[in-house]
Amino acid sequence: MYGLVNKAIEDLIVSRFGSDTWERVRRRAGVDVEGFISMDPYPDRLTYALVGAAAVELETPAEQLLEAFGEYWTRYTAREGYGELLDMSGRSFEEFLENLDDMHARISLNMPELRPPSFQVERAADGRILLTYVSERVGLAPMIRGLLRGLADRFEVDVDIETLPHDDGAPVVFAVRVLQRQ
Ligand code: 1MF
Repeated sequence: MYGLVNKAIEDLIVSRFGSDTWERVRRRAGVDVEGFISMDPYPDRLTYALVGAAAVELETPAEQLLEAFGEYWTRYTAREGYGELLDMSGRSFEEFLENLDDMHARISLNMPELRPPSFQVERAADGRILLTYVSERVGLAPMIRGLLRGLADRFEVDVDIETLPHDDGAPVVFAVRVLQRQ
């Protein structure tokens, strides 16, 4: 994944737990890269190793860390110069979800090694948004839950997210109830 992702993980860990913890995570993960370059692609195994090492160091399940990281991502990218990209990608929570594939396509024009996931949006009879997530990467569904929370925060709505049952490797569907804040 692009270095921006690893930088965001580093930034989250440093800001919450300090740079000593980050150094221990990095060493445990066997990552000898000192400073990630946002625009350089890195092997996925490096990102997975960082999350795995952080799970051990922080004694927290990897799923929980992925969710926290997903939540952090929107704020981080907004701050790191992608605010305009986010602004252009929708004026509401639902519109943003509908535009995710277009947004990734736009990034891909400049970042040819991007391997973006794909999202499909439907509306359930009970009014919830059904978001289907298709990715060539495995195990990142918890991060998408966090991303949805981060996005909800950006659009100042509350969300209730249910991850529907699925087989390993099959597309994951999230049922999202959006509640306007009072
Ligand atoms: O392949 C990749 O390197 C990659 C990197 C990030 C693919 C996707 C993404 C973004 N995605 C991360 C989870 C991927 C899970 C998976 O592969 O199954 C999050 C997508 C997302 C979902 C819900 C809500 C918001 C989301 O993201 C918003 C977003 C997405 C991408 C970027 C910024 C915000 C982005 C911006 C610049 C990038 C890469 C991604 O790369 C650059 C470009 C220019 C200069 C420096 C880095």
